[in-house]
Amino acid sequence: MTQPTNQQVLAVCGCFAFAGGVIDVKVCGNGHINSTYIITVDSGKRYVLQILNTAIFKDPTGVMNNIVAVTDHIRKGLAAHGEDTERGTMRVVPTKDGQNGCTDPEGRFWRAYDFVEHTVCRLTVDSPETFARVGEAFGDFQRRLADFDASRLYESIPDFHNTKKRYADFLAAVEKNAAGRVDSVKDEIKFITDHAEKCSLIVDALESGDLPLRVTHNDTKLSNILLDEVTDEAVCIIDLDTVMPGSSLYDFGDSIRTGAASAAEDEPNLDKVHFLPEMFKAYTKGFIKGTGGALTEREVQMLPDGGYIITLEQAIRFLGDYLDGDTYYHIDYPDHNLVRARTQLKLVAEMEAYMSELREFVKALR
Ligand code: GN1
Ligand code: MG
Repeated sequence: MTQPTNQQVLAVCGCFAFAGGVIDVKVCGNGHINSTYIITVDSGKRYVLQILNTAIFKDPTGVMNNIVAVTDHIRKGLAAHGEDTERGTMRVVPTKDGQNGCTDPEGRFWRAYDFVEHTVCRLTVDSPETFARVGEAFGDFQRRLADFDASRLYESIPDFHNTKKRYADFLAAVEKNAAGRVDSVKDEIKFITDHAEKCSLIVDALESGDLPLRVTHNDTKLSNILLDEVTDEAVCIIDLDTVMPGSSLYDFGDSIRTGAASAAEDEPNLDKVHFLPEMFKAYTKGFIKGTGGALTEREVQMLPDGGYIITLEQAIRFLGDYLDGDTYYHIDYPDHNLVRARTQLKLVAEMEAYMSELREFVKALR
């Protein structure tokens, strides 16, 4: 996808029902998939404007219908309990002709949200208290959607957290060796193939009914929650592109992967990368509280597996993309995906060492 010129961004702004004329456009460089801009209009109000990556999200209208349905549902719940409907969930800005987004002459799909003011998004958290609040917020997200009819949701990326399938795709990438990199990452590949049997744990439990299917966010990394810039309270969950039916363990796991880690997912110095059991424990307590007691005994019992498997899955995805020649994730330098894969593998290895302690911990919570 070619990046738009400033003029093209401004032209697209003209399609949206913004409350005033655009006075400033800033590039915001956090996501790995979509391209994001912060728009300021003359009243001072700000918006998030994004190009949705349609190579990955094939049906942008389906994605946007999911987001509108889910955020409307959450907003109604917030209103019913006198909570903050302005900042508590995202608001999609319609186009001037009432659509949820628009396609520019180059074929790029754009959508816009209100900017949630006075919030920050973090790549790492430093206190267990803050992380517990993040856990509570993601648990709460699931609780609020517990009465949402999952069959209304379009499956924006089929098999998104099907770890078994991710592993099969990874083996195919090794076999194909598209970028000629296989020989240089033999150790990493071996680590993953040695852990192959772990990949089916959640998928099989969902299939057999051992784990319930829920409406899940599916991308609950730390940076997908906005925290109040002063109080550090969790304010708003963002990036709902992958809201789909799934397992609570996916949501739990992705937060652990990113938040119970001592460094960002692309920290090149592995000596700085550690799994933090105290953060795991803090998050777990918050998450269980946030779900309002809705988790089954089996789900609680498998929470440590959730953190472990989603981290392993992420390693598989990053290394697979590295082997494919970096066709999926945005990268900033040639080995970026390899650096990311290595941090994830280090975390997996450390989680393994803590596994019995984590199991004891969740057992004692019931
Ligand atoms: C992608 O675009 P971003 O950064 O929100 C990816 C997630 C990964 C994450 C790794 C649709 O999310 O699944 O966990 O990168 N999203 C998609 O940082 O593949
Ligand atoms: Mg995302």
